[in-house]
Amino acid sequence: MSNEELERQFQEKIDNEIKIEPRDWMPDAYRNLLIRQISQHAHSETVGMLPEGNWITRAPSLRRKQILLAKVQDEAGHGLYLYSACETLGVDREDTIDDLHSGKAKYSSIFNYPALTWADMGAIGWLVDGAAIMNQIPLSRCSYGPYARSMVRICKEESFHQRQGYEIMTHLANGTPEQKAMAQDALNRFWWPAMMMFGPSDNDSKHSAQSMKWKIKRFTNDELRQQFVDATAPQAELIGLKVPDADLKFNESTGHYEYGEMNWDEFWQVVNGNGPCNKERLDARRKAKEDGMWVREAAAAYAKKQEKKEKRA
Ligand code: FAQ
Repeated sequence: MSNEELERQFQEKIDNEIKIEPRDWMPDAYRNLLIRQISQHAHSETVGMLPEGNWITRAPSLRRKQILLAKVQDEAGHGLYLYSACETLGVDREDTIDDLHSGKAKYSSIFNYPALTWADMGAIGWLVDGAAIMNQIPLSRCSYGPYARSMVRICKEESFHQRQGYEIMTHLANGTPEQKAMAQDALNRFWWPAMMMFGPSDNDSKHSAQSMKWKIKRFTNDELRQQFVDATAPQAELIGLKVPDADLKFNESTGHYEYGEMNWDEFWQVVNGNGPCNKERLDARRKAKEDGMWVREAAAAYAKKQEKKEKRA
């Protein structure tokens, strides 16, 4: 069968909402686009453990500590599902991780901002997980089966994360004036970086058109960003916090919020390695790999020994 015919059949399957599975024929560009996105998504989950992991020992109560610990562990699990989904496309997990450590692969810009106060744990859960869900629910209908299926459980867990974050913010916003000010400060610092998680504006999004045609993406970056603002702005209002955007206003005729100009220069600086914590985050991931090397070597040596034993038996 000619390549054109294979491509025609492939697109027909996608148009008919039939999932593409690992052993199915797929164009190289489809495979590469998925490897890029899924591996970057996996890196985001694991790098994303760092800002919150930093607060586990400083959580203000045992209950908060348990919740935060469980949340950070969930993110590690998400990374594992995603690295596994990525491997079904024929790449080696170690190679994709090496690409992260060498600075070749990207991860979400949001995790290059510091978590300075306890309120940041609330803002991250509410806004960062909130933005992640907005983006990931449509991904659970992505045309590639393993990626779509991995999203189902991830979205359930992210939904719990979002609620625990909003609960922290609600408590602080209803607390002492100092606590309310701390919540407002966290919202001030995390609002725009959370908005940037959806990626560049549609005009500058180089992958969107192809990704939408292949039904990897179901909505554009700007469409999802708008959904996020529409869902989140009333939540801020409900707990008496103010979104740091002087241009934010509800437009009665469109039924949507209008919002101010994004700082795209800041976005590209952070994406290209020059954010406040880029170096710190990558150093921490590299160190984690080195520190855990002896465990992996010991596990591999043990597995080899067991294999020999079984062969002898
Ligand atoms: N940060 O053409 P587009 C989470 C890059 S998970 C860094 O629009 P695309 C859970 C993009 O890679 C958060 N780079 O790209 C959690 C591309 O560069 P490349 C992660 C960004 O792929 C919560 C270039 O710009 N979620 O938070 C960003 O069509 C709490 C051009 O952009 C996912 O990864 C950015 N924000 O759309 C964990 C979801 N935006 O690769 C712990 C899956 C864009 O050509 C704690 N990914 N770039 O060199 C996606 O949905 C898409 O990849 C987008 C970007 C929407 C992120």
